[in-house]
Amino acid sequence: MTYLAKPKLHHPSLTKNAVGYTRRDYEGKVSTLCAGCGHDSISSAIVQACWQLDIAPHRVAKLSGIGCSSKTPDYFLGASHGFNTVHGRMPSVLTGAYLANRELLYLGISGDGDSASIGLGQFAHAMRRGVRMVYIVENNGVYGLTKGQFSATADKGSVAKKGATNNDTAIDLAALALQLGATFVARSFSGDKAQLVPLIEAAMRHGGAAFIDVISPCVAFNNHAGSTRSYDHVREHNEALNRIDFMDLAAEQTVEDSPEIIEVPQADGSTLRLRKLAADYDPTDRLGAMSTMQLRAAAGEIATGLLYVDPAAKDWHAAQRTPAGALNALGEKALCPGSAALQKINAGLR
Ligand SMILES: Cc1ncc(C[n+]2csc(CCOP(=O)(O)OP(=O)(O)O)c2C)c(N)n1
Ligand code: SF4
Ligand SMILES: [Mg+2]
Repeated sequence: MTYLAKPKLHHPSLTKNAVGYTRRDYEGKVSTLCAGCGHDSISSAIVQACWQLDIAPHRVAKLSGIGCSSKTPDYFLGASHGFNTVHGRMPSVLTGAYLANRELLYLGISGDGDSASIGLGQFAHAMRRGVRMVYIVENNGVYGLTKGQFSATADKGSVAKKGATNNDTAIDLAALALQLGATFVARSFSGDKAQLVPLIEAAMRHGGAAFIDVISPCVAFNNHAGSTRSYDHVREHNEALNRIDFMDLAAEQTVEDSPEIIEVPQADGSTLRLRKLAADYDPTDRLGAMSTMQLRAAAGEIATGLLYVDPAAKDWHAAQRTPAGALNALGEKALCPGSAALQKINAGLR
């Protein structure tokens, strides 16, 4: 399959979005992953979200580390900027790119091995700095690319394909992102596109560090009885707390007045409209989110949906008070204010 190229021509009658692109314009190369791998469903959800949000492909920069998950940016957004970095180093490379040009939409794709083992420090600092990005971990509980060793997100007591039991405590990346200050934290399942696509869309419109932990089964090494990342296990234990709908303030829509609907205003002027599935869950309460996640995990459930969102989120550039626009486009005049300005600064330091 790997030698099969996708035809470049589209049928002229394919539907175009508001910026003139068809859904096919958001696709990438033919996937070389195993048939049935959860990661391919996530790629397809990203394609759908970008097309529906009318994001021009050249306005996106997709970065990844190393792993089957980190290979996936080759399979979507073929016309976007891309950088396949070193194992676990996606966040620092992305941070540098975002510093230089804040005008692109940054999409960081990683795996549980890439982010929870070798890249744990990098993940932590990207979250705490509020780098404006959509950080997706395609979480299968194993190192898929290197043939299925337990990763640091594998649940204690889960059983490997060859029978070994994992005795180490699992790292919950969503809980960690919450603790580290991420302003948008969600969890989803690659097998639930109806939940995943709106979550990706909401994350793309968020004004700060957005993290989505997507449980994404590895059919080759972690889809058997005894695994807590298999399709069957996740379907049985998935407890969705809410479902997202977008409501743009500009578009006049009648809002259902119901205690089951919660509306969260976003920095870009849109409003997140959430349908509550757990009656008492408030996704704007960071501490409440932390305790719900712990309680659900202790009961063997996987809490999914939008776990936390900060309506007043700010990004790293706002915190650093950098000038508007891309820093890499600043001209000589802005970068070199002249000797008089330098003398004034020096005088102020004497
Ligand atoms: C510095 C370095 N150490 C180790 C490896 C070997 N290696 C490649 S991928 C990988 C783990 C990938 O696991 P994960 O991020 O969960 O991705 P998956 O394949 O499961 O999607 C490892 C350890 C490497 N490529 N580079
Ligand atoms: S080894 Fe696992 S993670 Fe890698 S492509 Fe196959 S199913 Fe997907
Ligand atoms: Mg993995």
